Amino acid sequence: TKISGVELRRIAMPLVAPFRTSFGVETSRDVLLVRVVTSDGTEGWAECAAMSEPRYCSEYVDGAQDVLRRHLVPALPKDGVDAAGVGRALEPFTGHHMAKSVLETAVLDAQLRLTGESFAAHLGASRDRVPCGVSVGIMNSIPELLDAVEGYVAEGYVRIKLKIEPGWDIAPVRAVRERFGDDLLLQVDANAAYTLVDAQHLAKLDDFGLLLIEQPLANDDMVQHAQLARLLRTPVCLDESIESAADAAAAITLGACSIINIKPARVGGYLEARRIHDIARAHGVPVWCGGMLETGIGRAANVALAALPGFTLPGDTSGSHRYFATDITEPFVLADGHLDVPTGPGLGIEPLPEVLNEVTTSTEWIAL
Ligand code: OSB
Ligand code: MG
Repeated sequence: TKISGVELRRIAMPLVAPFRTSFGVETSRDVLLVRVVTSDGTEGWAECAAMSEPRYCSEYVDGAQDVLRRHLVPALPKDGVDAAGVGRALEPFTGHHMAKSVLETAVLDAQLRLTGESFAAHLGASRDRVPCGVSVGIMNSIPELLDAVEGYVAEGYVRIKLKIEPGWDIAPVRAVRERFGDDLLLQVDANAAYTLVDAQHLAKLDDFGLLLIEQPLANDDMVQHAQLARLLRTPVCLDESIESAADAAAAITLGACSIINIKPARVGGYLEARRIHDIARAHGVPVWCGGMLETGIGRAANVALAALPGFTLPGDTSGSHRYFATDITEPFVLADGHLDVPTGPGLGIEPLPEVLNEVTTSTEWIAL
C-alpha cells in the first residue's frame, strides 16, 4: 500500500452526560481522526484514543498530533507499507502508543479495503456479534447512580462496570447489588486511585461477587498489584499497567492480574492487541475489550477485536448513544445486549460526511 498523504482531523464530540472517573470529568470528547490516502485513492480511517489531558496516561491529544506530524508520519516508508510494516517503521520511537496505534490502524483499514477483508476476519474473529457492558461514571449520589444503572439494564447491557475512588466504592457497590440482585454481572474500575495500604478496605468488596476489580493501584505498580491480588478474593484486572505484550506476559508471570482489559490504543495497535490476546489465551487468562469513549470509527475496530475467541468477558463496547447524541458514523445500536460485528471491507463503516464536517474543528494534511 503506497501512502500519498495523511490527514489529521480534530473533531469536538459533546458527551450525552458528564463522565466522571477517579482521574477527572469529561463533558466533551476532543478526538483526533487520521485518514490515510493511498496512491490509488483508497482511504483508511482510524481514531486516536488520547484524551485532552494526560491523566489516564501520559499521552494527550495535542501531543499525539504533534508526534504524528513531526516524527511518525514522516517515518513511514515512501515505497509502500502494510500495517505490520508501520509497526516496524515506528519501532525506533519509544512510547506514544496511542499515536502509533492510530496510524497503524488507518493503514490497516486502507490495506483491508484494498483486499476486501474485514477487520474481524483479518484479526481472527470467531463470532458475528459481541455482548456489551457499560462503564458507569462516579455520580453525585447513590439514587442518581441507581437510576443510571436501571436505565442501562433496561437497554439490555449485560454487564455493569462502576467507576470507583476512595469515598465512592463499598456503598455504591452494595447499593447496586441490593437493588439489582446477585445475577447482575458487576465489576469496578478504580483507574489507579488506591495504594497497597488500602488492601483491607478493598477486601470489603469481596462480599459482593464482583467479576473483577480493574486497575486498583498506580500504572507502574506491577509488583504491588501482585501483592494485592494475593490479599483479595476479587480477581484483579489490569488496564493502565499493560502497555505491551511484554507487560502482559510479565503481569501474568508475576500474578499481578488474572484478567486483562485490552485497549488496542494503549498497547500500540490491533496487532499488538492480538498478541496479548494470544498470550493470555495460552495461559487461560480471560481478556475483554476496553474503551476510550470512542466514536463509531474506533468502536468498529474494537467490536471486531472483541469477537476473537479469548474475549470471554463482555467489553466496554457500548452503543453509540451511551456516548453521543449523534455519532459520526451510522450509530452502533444494541440488540439483545449485543453489537453486530461489521462485515464490510476494513472497518466496514465510515464517517458520514455531513456530520463529520459539522463537528470538525481543524484539519491538517501531511503529504508523504
Ligand atoms: O479506564 O476503562 C477506563 C474511559 C476513558 C478512559 C479510561 C476508561 C474509560 C472507561 C469507559 O471506563 C469505556 C468506554 O465506555 O469507552
Ligand atoms: Mg479502566
